[in-house]
Amino acid sequence: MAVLSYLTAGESHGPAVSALIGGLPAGLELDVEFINAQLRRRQGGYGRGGRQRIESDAVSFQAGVRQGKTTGGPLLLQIRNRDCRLDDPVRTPPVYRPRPGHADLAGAMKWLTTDCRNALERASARETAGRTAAGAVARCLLRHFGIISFGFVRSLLDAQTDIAPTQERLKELRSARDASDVYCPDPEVSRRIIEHIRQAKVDKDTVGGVVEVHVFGVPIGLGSCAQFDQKLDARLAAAVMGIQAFKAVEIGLGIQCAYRRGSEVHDPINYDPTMRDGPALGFVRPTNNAGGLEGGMTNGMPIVVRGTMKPISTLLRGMPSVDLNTMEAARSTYERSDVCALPAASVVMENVVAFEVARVFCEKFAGDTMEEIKSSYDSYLGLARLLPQALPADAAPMEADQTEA
Ligand code: EPS
Repeated sequence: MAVLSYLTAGESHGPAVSALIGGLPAGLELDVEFINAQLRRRQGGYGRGGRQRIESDAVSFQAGVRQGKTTGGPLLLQIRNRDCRLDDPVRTPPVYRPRPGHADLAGAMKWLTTDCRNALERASARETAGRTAAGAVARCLLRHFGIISFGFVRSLLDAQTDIAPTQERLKELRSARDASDVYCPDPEVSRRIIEHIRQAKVDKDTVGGVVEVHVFGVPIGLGSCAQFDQKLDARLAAAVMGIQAFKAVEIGLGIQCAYRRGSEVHDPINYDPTMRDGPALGFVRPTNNAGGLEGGMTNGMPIVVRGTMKPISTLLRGMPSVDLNTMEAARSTYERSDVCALPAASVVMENVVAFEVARVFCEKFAGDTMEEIKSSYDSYLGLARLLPQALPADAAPMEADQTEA
């Protein structure tokens, strides 16, 4: 059984951004409208530059889909770039003055050139269109099991919302977020965030911030403590740090854990038999400082992940740099860019996190078809609900003549 995974390909100003997804079960219905809605949201948000007025992102499937459903083969999706000009040396010239913070300098040296163009074209956050679409495909699977990913902007400079998302408030929070030009469900904080972005633009500067994702409805026991690379928190951290311009990831209480004692960090375990039919099997926690993950496994509480995005590294006023042709001091190159892409990053993270949850979901409930995955999911929860009584596996061994021995 192939592990659910994906790769992306494509340059920012090449013909398209693509994602190749392997390990999807057959029979998954793909909601193209939903996937395109994610792509549209990713294009938006106050602070974006001119590029998004050119693009009109929409997904097309090149392989692995028949009559709207996955075939079980690798799925290749594509998002066309309207601003396609990679081979035009006039409109897309070499870049010799690397921008501090971008991939320009390290990428040029890595590939033994003084032209930063190849590195920057691939390092560009345009690639997140592919990751967003791949995550949205994964969400088409997760929603069959009531698993919902919700991302929003938590803070920018000193403007920070203290809202605490819950599944009960999800509808209300989603509409508030979608009514905000900066994808923050708190209108007053949104207003202040917009003011900070506007001022950064006036100052020819850029800003980053913090985005947060909550995943609701996750069954207990996904991921594994058996090996470091099977821990879901480790995978989430890698996936989120892989988003362009992200410099930190936190799960639940995150770095605040360092400033509290154990009794103020760990979430007490309660049991509510009326909740036994839910994906958390009746285990309820009055707090969720663990962010839904203990020992690298889901504990039935919502997953909470926060990501810190640095300010965009293309500044209109430039930064001190070096001309790689002369090795003399020079201001860094300015290329059309965004002042702030934090709202877009919240959409990217909402989908990137969902993909990692789908990956561990498909590891635990592996199957070649959606039917097998559904039956494995039901069977696991059914067996877990038998506890603390004996499970079928505890029953008497088979008769000797039915075994190999
Ligand atoms: C980016 C630079 C800008 C952004 C781009 C990321 O592109 P351009 O140089 O074409 O204006 O708009 O992000 C996207 C194109 C996108 O779709 O998110 C960069 O240098 O990282």
